[in-house]
Amino acid sequence: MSRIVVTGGAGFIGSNFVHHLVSQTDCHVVVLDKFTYAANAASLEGLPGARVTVVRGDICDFDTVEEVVAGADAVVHFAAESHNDNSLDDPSPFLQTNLVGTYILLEAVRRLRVRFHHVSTDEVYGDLPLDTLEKFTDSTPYNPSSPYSSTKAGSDMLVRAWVRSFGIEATLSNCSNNYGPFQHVEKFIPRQITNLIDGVKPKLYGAGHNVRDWIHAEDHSRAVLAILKRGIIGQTYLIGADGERDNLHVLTTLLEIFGRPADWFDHVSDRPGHDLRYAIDSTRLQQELGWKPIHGEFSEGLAATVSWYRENEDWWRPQKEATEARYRAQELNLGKVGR
Ligand code: NAD
Ligand code: TDX
Repeated sequence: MSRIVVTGGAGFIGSNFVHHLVSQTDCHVVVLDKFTYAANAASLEGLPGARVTVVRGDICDFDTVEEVVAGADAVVHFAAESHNDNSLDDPSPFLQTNLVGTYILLEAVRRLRVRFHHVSTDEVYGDLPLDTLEKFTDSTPYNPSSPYSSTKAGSDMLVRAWVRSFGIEATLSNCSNNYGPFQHVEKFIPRQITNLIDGVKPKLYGAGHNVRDWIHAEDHSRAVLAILKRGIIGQTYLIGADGERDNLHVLTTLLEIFGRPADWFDHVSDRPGHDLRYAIDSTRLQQELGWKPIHGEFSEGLAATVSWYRENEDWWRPQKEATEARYRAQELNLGKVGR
């Protein structure tokens, strides 16, 4: 593959993937990104101009998509509205980008006969009880809880329908919670790291018993590239690194890194419909494609992520105040309907 389009390549995981493609392949990368509030041009700084082209455009725009996809060997589709809390406040951009945008891309790859990889989330499966060892597999029924996860579930269904009915060459992946560099400060880990850097108490939803299955964004990128190269068309691969931790544990690890007492945080209103636990069984990916995570110990990855945010304040500082202002406004909107 010599030309790969990466939608959402200026966002968190998309930009990590672009860095990975540039270092691990010799392909030319075309980033197609709308540059919403979630994008950061600085995440792509330092990449060789001869290897990376950045197109500012909307995946919902037919002509732009057609133009960018023509001549590509593959499209890797990361672009999405990605934050659950925002989807509870205003679902509309989630329906537009995650459903309509995916549809426009599918029609383009169908017409132009281009290989497609769809990046999705474990949240399509809903949640698991706290007190079991059960994990999500690719046969777990879909049962999404939030506007975000339901639109991701819908986009997965669109991809499967286009494979079956129109014969497009597509693969899918559903990954667990990512952490690492370039993650927007609205998300749990960067929000608390940057609060702690600012001497502000972290914010924990509810009692903090909700469990997320953490994976480093580089391991996600490695998995997506393996699927793109060797994945079976029509197949879904679950990506996870056995990184289950409850939110309270993650928070107390961060507090320890910052030398703060273990109870130095605020309990804030819980997220409506808050999923209890996610856990991924990635056996298929490991056995069929030989993938294994390289970021083993979560506490080490977390400490490295703290160092990255400490060393890259210029990257996150411009977004911090607006993000906290949005949280304050959402807190006031909780329970209000319609716009
Ligand atoms: P992000 O919010 O950091 O980045 C999304 C990117 O998509 C941004 O650069 C944004 O500008 C772009 N975008 C949004 N709407 C667009 C549009 N209409 N046209 C073109 N570009 C648009 O998201 P992320 O956390 O990097 O997630 C990337 C993908 O991975 C998403 O599809 C998400 O569902 C999936 N995913 C995320 C996680 C996670 O933990 N963050 C886990 C599993 C799967
Ligand atoms: O301030 C906070 N306090 C808190 O306790 C925030 C922002 C979050 N939380 C909790 C909610 C979740 O249980 O932390 C956990 C993680 O929250 P998020 O970072 O918002 O992630 P989550 O809702 O789990 O979804 C993420 O993983 C799956 C990504 O945002 C999705 O795009 C991905 O699909």
